[in-house]
Amino acid sequence: MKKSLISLIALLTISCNSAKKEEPLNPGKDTTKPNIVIIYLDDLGYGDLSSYDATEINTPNIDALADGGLKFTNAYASSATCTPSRYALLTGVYPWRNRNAKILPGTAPLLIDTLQITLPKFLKKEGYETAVIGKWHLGLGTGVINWNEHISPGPNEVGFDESYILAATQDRVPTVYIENGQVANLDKNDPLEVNYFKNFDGEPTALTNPEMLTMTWHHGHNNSIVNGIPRIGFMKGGKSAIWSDIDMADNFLLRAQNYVKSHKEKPFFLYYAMQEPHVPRTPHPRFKGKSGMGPRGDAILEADWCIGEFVKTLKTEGLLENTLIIFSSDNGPVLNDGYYDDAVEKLGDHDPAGGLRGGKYSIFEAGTRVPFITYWKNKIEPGVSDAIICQMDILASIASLWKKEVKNTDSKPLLEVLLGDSKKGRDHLILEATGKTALRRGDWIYIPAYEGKNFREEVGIEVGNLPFEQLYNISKDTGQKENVAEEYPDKVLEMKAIFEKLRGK
Ligand code: NG6
Ligand code: CA
Repeated sequence: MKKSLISLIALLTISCNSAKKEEPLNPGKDTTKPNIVIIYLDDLGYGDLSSYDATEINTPNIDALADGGLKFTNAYASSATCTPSRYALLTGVYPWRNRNAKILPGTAPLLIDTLQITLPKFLKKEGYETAVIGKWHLGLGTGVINWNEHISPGPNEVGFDESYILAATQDRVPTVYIENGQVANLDKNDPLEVNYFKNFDGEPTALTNPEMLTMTWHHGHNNSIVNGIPRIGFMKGGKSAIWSDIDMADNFLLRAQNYVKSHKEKPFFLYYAMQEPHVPRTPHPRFKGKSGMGPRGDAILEADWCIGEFVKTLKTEGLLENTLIIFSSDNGPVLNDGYYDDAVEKLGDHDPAGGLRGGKYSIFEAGTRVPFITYWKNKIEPGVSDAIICQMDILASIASLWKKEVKNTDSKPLLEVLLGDSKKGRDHLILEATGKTALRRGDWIYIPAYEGKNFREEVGIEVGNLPFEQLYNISKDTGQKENVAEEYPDKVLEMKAIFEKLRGK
């Protein structure tokens, strides 16, 4: 399907009109302004979906997006951890340019500058309504948060008209939802307090009251206990606002569905940031045992089900043909990320990394190469794309829907790649993992020599720190088993020079 952007827009209008007979589009919707939905999973690996060749787990609803859309095999999260990836997704800026873009505690200030261009801000200017539902993890406020008052700045100050979020991660306090800057269901007579350094007098922790635990911690995660689960950080009060872990997925889904149903008149951008399969894995009991892999597998099945229900809603509301869905994950997979939950023990033959080396936290491929699917019914021709693309590129690509440019970002306009009209993706990409960077260029990956540990025992992952330079030809060696730096010294020099130039060294 080769065509220019203008003819694409024309075709959209024609194909939308011809589709009217089957599923009516909403009258008044501008078909050159499709709704945009980003469905973002947390710690889902390249090999965690049956559409990405997993044989031990079945994800029919996500597979339906892959089968009916474009499945990318060389798409990257901007980082091997959450906060930096999300920062780049929304701002189009490499996370390593911002030294604060690292895993944030629940009390961290807002990471995005309120003057910075963001995807939702850009879309608002184009007449979109915007919302984030799910995991935020980009900081809130300016330093000291009073959780009992309006919390600002946050998502609503960087472009989202509406926000319903969890502040950081499911394993970090505060374990409450925040709706448009206000802790939801908070009783003013039971104020909520949060501290990441010191416990509140007399409050139980995993260390003082292990008998209260329904889930056991493995490393970290031994502070406040909420719903029997030990968390990172200390929290007191706010009892009426505490979320139910097992209902989290249903709660976000319902919110996402209601958002779609109530925003049919104007184009919308929905950032649906699901919490699965990040720890603590708490799928609703109806998914218990369904994967045979313990809570991690069950949580993936839960996420898959939610996505199926969400897409159904788009369909029944007559919006599916005018909605671009982008599906991806914020970083690669991890099994034991701090709790004993059978993820390792019940893994069986499943390979969450899909043959890639490393995992979450890793500069090796499994850290950042993630499932990435674009779906737009009747617009994107089903297929597979091997083009190199990064989540950071979504901003400039969307902007080019209207031939607009975004300045001062690292985002590349690759709309035609996203839509399957071109296979020419990025020439190069800087990969990032916990502050370490590497270069992918064409089929080559160059990782500089790094100090520090390569194998992180507690999570069982090789993060890629080795005291010598590494060079891999990824087309021949997907699993990065053979470091060919010594064999190709000229290539090393070439890659190193490009890497250093791009990194501004
Ligand atoms: C780590 C946590 C891990 C997870 C991660 C953030 C410990 C020992 N480990 O520090 O459990 O929460 O942060 O994950 O505390 S992310 O996907 O949000 O980046
Ligand atoms: Ca993550």
